[in-house]
Amino acid sequence: MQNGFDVQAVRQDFPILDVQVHGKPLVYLDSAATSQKPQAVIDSLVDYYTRYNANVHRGIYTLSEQATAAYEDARAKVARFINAPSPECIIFVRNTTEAINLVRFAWGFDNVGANDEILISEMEHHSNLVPWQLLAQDRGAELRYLRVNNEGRLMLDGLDVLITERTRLIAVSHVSNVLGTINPVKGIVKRGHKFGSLVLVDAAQSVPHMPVDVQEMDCDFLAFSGHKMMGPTGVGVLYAKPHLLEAMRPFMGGGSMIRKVMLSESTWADAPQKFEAGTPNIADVIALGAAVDYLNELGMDDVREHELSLTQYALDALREVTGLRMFGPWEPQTRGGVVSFVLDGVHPHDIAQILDSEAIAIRAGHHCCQPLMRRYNVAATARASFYAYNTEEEVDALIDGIHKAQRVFGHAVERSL
Ligand code: 7TS
Repeated sequence: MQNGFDVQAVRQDFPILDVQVHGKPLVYLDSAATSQKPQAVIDSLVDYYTRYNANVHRGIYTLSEQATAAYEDARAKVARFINAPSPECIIFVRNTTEAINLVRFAWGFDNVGANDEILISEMEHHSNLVPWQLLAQDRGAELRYLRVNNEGRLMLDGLDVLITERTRLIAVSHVSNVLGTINPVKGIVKRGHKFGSLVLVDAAQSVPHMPVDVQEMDCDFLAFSGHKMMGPTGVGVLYAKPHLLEAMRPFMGGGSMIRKVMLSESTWADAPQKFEAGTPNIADVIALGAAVDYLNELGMDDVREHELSLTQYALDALREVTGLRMFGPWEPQTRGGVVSFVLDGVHPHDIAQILDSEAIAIRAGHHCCQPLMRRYNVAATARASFYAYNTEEEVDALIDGIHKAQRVFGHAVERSL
């Protein structure tokens, strides 16, 4: 227990943690892919469908008003959670990927032209890389990359030459989903703004795990996914500064996003409605609000502290494993709760399979970061990722599983001969 943070009490809130896999208790170490959901979030979904399911922003009857109030209440909760200046800066989308693509279409096509530059980093998830490749191709712009050093940090010195007067957008992750590195986004925003560039922060791996304040960061766009922060799948968030949303064109056309429709043309509703065409994902948005309530109850400082101490514990143990190569910084203060590694002579997929036989869920693969894999000359890594409900005993189980993988594949024995 730490700072009053009682992980055993937290675990009681997650029914899935009682599940057995192959007759053994589940050890879930894949929250970077998607997090588990507390009962309060599951209840919120059931409650909506059981008691007040109705479309929003339409009906002049009680149920619809209730649904609309709950939907807009969730928007306000999300806004407060990241200290956005107002709920109108929050656009509900499907996930981080859609939030980034919204910026590509609704902002990029009008603001990035031939010979302009977009700067991203080598550690980006494909969802913050491929959209910019496509935009650069469509607009005849140049896509530039900030490189990553051997310790898994951005080579920030490169910014001096990479940012120019032609840089229209810098798009960078706050926390790497492979290396765990926490990037100094505030400084990057400052440097980008000096040259008149906008900055988008991919916060898929930060908003769920640490306090994030968009006004302090001063980013122009911030994207994250509900399903990685104890919320349901199918709902994500784009935050954008109000004046940008006002100037941007709609992403999709349809119902709910218009002011006036004539046969020849139409005018648009104000943000956020302008960017939420059609019936939104009402139930999941409301349940994301419940996830925000739950995280607030835990306290984001305590969530971060818990993960920090767990990561320190894991790094200390991993350091002792012969033949293990870890990716990313060794100092837990500058990283999130994600640890990627490879073992001499054991394929990451084999590690994952052996761990699965012990009911331990980790991810193995390229983690949607193929350029980063190439940077480190590996095809794949094994990755364990932690959240508020994980324990030191689960890290011990991970380490035992790694030793078992080495035994099964014989390499640890060979090495010690
Ligand atoms: N950006 C980062 C940094 C991510 O880690 C992910 C998902 C995304 C964007 C995309 O999020 P989505 O909700 O739109 O899919 N990362 C992972 C992962 O590491 N394993 O599975 C999904």
